[in-house]
Amino acid sequence: MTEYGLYIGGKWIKSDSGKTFPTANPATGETLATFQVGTQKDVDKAIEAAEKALPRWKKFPPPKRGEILLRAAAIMRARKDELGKLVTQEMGKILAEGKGDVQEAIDFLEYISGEGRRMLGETTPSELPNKLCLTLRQPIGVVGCITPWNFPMAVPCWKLGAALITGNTIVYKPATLTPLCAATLAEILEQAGLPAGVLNMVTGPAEVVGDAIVQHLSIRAVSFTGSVAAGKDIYAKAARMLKRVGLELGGKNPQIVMDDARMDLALEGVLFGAFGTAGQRCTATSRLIAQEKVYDELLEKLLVRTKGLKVGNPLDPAVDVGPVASAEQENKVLKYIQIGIEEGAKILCGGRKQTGLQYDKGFFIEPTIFEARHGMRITKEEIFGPVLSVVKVRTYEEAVKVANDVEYGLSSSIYTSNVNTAFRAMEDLEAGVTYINAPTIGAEVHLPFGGVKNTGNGAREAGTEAIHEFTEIKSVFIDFSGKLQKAQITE
Ligand code: UN1
Repeated sequence: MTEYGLYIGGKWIKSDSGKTFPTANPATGETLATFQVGTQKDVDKAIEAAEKALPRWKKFPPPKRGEILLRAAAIMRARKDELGKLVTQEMGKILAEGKGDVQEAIDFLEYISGEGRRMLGETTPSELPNKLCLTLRQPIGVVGCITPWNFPMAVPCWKLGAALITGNTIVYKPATLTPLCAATLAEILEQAGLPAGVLNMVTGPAEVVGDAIVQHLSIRAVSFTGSVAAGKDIYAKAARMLKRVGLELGGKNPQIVMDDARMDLALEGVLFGAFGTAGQRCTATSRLIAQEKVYDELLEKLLVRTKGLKVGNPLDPAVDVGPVASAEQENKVLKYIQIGIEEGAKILCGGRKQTGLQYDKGFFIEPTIFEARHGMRITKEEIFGPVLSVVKVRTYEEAVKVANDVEYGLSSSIYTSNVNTAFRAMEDLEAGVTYINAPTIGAEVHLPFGGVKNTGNGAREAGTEAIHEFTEIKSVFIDFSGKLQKAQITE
């Protein structure tokens, strides 16, 4: 069994705690490796290493930083099958999606490496003669990146890639469920040529390691993806030190199907959106909002297809839905199923933990569909598992009202053949991401990603916004008149 250290200052070292924790395969229970239980002292060490590496990394030309990221992407591409398998083994998504996670990481590293040759500022004239004004994008300094377990390659690459290309050094705390993916990523970045101390990884409990990162004065920005409760806590603590914070905190994403939609497309869309990654995407479809004429037929077809989904070991190519990520997740999802039943929602399929030989060592839940009334807790709270609530509506207006009547606003989707309805929905749906005739999952990396309301704090990652999360803007005034010129003062 491999025991991994903390990655600090380019070295793999033991934690101050002297304790380790295992990372395990959620389908089989098999332990994959052990990791250090990091402490506040470890975080202090990691921050020191990041501070030490900062001056040189800041001066490292951004296109050269980009070359390192491109090399990392090339290594990942060459190892894609193996890394995809690792994602599947550690997190539980099916193999095709494990490779998709790696591909998304590659895509982003390639995309963001180009920013090394852009990172554009502005040049503008001055109100005074012989004077020029421009803006520079500068690194923030030492930043904290705290990542979730559901995309253990892609989301870390969004954060680390954007922080690195812009010249920051990093203290990185990966989710405790997926440290092996994180450590592998750190090794790849090191192999690609990232200098020691630029990226430092501390594993361990969020309440200790995450909190120490957020509370340390030297960390100037924090990028976090995870739960609303943790996000609010981070935001409040960071606010006291006026830190920059980027938050992405989940969703309750609707797929609306209008009477004029193409039934076959809408059906494929909701199946993929709701049960892909066993529903464990922030962008997962957790509500199907269908107009009344199409409702019965859509539901009937959906039930047939959902009952046909094969649940099992995600390494098996015949399997459609893998396990949920942990016992804790399993309990949460089963608790919500219970809540749905108690609220009077009708279970149309699934609803149970899968048992029997191939399931007993893992966390398998049957793909579950509830016929629900909007307003029930299962239609408003994030479940993060293979559970879909179906709600019937009469009109477009009602569909939008229901879709928007939740505290989240990450992804959203509408299926319609009416171009006017599509364009109206583009404006009306309260979400950071809207899909027309496509499922709620599968955002591409060159567009900004994030959401409204409780999904975040207005920050966006990936895409054209990625570099904003990790840079300060400086305005520069260059006076080449050879005399004192005064702006605004006329006499
Ligand atoms: C997440 O679940 O936090 O849009 C990220 C998607 C993926 C990323 C999801 N590209 O579903």
